[in-house]
Amino acid sequence: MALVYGRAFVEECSIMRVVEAFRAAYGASPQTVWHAPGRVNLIGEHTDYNDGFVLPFAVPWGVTAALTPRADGVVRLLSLQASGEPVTMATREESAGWTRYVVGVLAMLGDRVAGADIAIDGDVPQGAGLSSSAALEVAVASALNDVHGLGLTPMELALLSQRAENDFVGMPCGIMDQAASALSREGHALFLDCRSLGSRSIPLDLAAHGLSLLIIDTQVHHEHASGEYAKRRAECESAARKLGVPALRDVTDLAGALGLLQGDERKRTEHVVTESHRVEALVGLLRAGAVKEIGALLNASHLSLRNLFEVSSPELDVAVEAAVRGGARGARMTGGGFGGSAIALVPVERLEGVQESVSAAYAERRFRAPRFLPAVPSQGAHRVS
Ligand code: GAF
Repeated sequence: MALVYGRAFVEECSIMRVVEAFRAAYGASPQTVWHAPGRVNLIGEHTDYNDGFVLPFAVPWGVTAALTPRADGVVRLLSLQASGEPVTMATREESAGWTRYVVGVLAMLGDRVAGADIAIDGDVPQGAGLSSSAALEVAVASALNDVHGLGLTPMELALLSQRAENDFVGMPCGIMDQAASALSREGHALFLDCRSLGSRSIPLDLAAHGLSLLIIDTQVHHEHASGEYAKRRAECESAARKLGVPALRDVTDLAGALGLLQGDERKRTEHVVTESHRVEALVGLLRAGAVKEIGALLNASHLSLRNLFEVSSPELDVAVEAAVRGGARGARMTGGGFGGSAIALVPVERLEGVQESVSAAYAERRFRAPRFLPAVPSQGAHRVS
C-alpha cells in the first residue's frame, strides 16, 4: 500500500520548495506566495461560452506562485517543472509555452503592474484536462493583485485570467476554469451562472453518502483539441444568430429552435440547452440531499457530449462504459474533451472494482493504462505565505 500524504503536508512542501527556489534565483525572499487550484467539472460542459450554467469544483492540485514586484518593466520567471535558469523578458514581449499564461496576465493588468520576479511550482497532473493553465493564471493574478493592492475581486481576477487566455494565448475558452480556480470553496461545488456571473457554493459531501468521485485520466490528449473547441464555439454562436437570440442560453422553446436548424448546429444546440438544464436538475438533487440520484444526469451528459456535441473520444467512452459496468452510479467525460479525463461517481466499496474494470477494458483495447485520482472538492485561490 502506497504511503499517502495529507494535502496540507503536500501544500506545505510546495511552499517551502518554491520559496527556496525563489531565494536561490533572486537572492531574497518573495513578498507573497499564492496557491490556485486546477478544477474538475461535475456537470455543465460547453455551456459556459453559451451563457449557461456550470458546476465545477477545485481539485487538490494546483500552482503555487512566489512573487515580488519590480519597477523596471522586466519579468523574470522560474518554474520548478522546467529545467534551467529563470526566463527573463520584458512584460509585453512575445513569449512561448507556459510563460505565455503569465505574461498574458501581466499584459492584461497593463500599467497597473510594471514587472515581477516570479517562481512557480505546479502539481496539476499534466494533460489530464484539469486546467493547469487556469491555475497558473489565477495564482499569478492573485499574487499581483495582493502585492499591488489592486483590490480586484476573485471574479474580476478570473475574468482577467480568461482574457489573458483568449487574447494572449489565443484559446477562446469560457469563464468556467478560471472561476472555479478563483472562487471554489473546500467541500463545495461552484454553481455558476455564466451570464450574470452570480455564483453559489453548493455543499458536496460525497463521503457522507458513502460515495467517491473518481477521476479517470485517459493520459491521451488529441492534438486537434483546441481547433475543434474553437469550431464548436463558432457553431454555437452561428446557431444563436440564426435563432435571433443573444446566446443559446436564451432558447426557451427547444423543439421550435431545433426545427429552425440543421446538421451540426442543430445537434450542438440540443446539447447546450439540455446540458444547462441538467446542471440545474443536479443542483436541485444536491440541495435535496439526493446525492445518490445524480448518476443518471452524469450518464445523460456523457451521451449528449458524445452524440450531439461530438467532443468525446474512444478512450473517454471506454472509461465511462467500463466504470458504469464496474459499479459506478454514473460517469461522464469532463472538461473540453478529445482526451483528458472522465469522472465516475462510485460507492466507496466499489472503488477497486471500478478501477479494475476500466483498466481491463483499456488493456483489452491496447490503450495506454489510465491513471486514477480522487476528486476531493478543495479550496480556491488563497494566500499561503
Ligand atoms: C475548457 C474551457 F476552457 C472551458 O471554458 C469550458 O468551455 C470547457 O472546456 C468545456 O465545458 O475547459
